[in-house]
Amino acid sequence: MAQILAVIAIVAVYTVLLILLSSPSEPISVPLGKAQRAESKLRQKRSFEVPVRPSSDPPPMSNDRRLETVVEMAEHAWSSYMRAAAGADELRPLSNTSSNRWGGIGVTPVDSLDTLLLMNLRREFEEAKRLVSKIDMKRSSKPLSVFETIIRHVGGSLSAYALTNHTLFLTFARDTVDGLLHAFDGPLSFPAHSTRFGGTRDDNEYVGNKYMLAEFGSFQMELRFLAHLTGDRKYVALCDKVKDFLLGLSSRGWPSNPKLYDADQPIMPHKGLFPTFVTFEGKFFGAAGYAAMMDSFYEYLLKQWIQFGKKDAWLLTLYEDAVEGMLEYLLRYSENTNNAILGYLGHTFHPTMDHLACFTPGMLILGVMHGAHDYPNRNRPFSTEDVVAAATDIAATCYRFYAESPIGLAGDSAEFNLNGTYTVRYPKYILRPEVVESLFYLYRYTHDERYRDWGWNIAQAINLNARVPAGYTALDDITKSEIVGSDSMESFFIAETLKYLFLLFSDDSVLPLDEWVLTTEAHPLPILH
Ligand code: DMJ
Repeated sequence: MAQILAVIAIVAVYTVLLILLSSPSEPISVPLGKAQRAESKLRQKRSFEVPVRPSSDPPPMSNDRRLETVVEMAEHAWSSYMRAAAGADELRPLSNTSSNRWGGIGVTPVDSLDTLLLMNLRREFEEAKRLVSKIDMKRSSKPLSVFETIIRHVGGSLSAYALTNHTLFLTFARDTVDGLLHAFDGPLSFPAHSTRFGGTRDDNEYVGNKYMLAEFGSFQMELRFLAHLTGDRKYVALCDKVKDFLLGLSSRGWPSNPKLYDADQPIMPHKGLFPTFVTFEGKFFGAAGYAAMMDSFYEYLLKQWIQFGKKDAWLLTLYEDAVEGMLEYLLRYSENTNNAILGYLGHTFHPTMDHLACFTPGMLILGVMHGAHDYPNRNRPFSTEDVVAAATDIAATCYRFYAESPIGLAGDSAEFNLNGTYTVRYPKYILRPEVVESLFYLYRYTHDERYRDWGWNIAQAINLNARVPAGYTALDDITKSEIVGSDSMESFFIAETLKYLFLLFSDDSVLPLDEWVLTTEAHPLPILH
């Protein structure tokens, strides 16, 4: 009898909580100031009240079974690719055909190498290696995206080299970069958006005579590591162009001079946050935030600092500026429901959250694990605890996008109403990794099983809705229970989504985070102490 009463009491409390959390409230537009941050403990608690599973669910599966499931998912994805698309860029899993939309340069095998290695899928790894050995970049059928080629091809092959020591991979990485060197031969010496492999500067293409933050800020981990392995300083020199530009701006304090911003489209500076675009003349314009076209710029400030032994103080300063900017200008909490909203800044605050922005909890936690905010005399208006609270709260919101969708999978972008409710803006689910990426870092930091449960729920939803006989497919609309696939399996599904799920369920000795740092495409590179 006592047990029944206890169960009834728990259900009643849970129901009241749910009603309280979902009740409508006044719209707000309150910035996260110090006072709000002081309540972070409370918010942290509340953010955990996102339901993990309905009480009628069976007990959680053992962690080993979860790991086995994820490895089986990778086997299914890879064998499907091999059957219908071997050597092509990507698998089209519904039509059981292939796509060469990246120029026919074998993106999936290069991107998959280290995931297959980590999962100990030796036969599959040998298949991928054989395909990589046959790639002829010169035969690419169209201009290559410089950013994507570096994060997938160069990151993937350097990681495979770091894990195996096979020279094939180092040679492949070096040849790939050497065929793209002319992409840096333009205004500001930043990388072009796309170019022909092995071409000249005349082949360089830009989007509207400007550079994007993520594109010029996310090649340094790969190129600096390549320089370290080959001893060739020319790769570092390319990184130094961006470094000099950023240091030139901030040498006299945060760049507040309006002349640095495009007169037609000025978005005035917010400390720590750079507008999305830089003109050929070196002037900034556009929105600021952690979403598409900006995200990995900030990620690489932190990760380079870690990768190269925490010696580059300027990277840490800019990273801490960026965290300060996020906490001050981009993170809002809805009143009453206290849901974290990580938006972006145009001329005003936009409460729009992309799936892409959900990598930020992972980045913040990685910074905390590496002591990025623990330096004496750092004189910042936020503490390590504030950063952990922000990461925890943003992750809870990101997980909501999955938990509250009718099929358990998130859309690509959501628009908040500042009362904590949101509408899905782009309902596509393209097998993206960012949420499970953050769950992995949060689990490594807290060892709170909740994060594994959340990741497991996502893995199950992927298997239930996106798995087809010939692989895994992106979905058109996660707001409908009727599933419509869009016949695409991006290479980052194996490279990132499945890898992060695997790492989430692995113990800490698999890729220890004081020895390895994962690139923006989840390729582990060794930390150089
Ligand atoms: C990945 O290719 C990389 O993580 C990139 O930086 C942005 N996101 C995609 C996958 O969503």
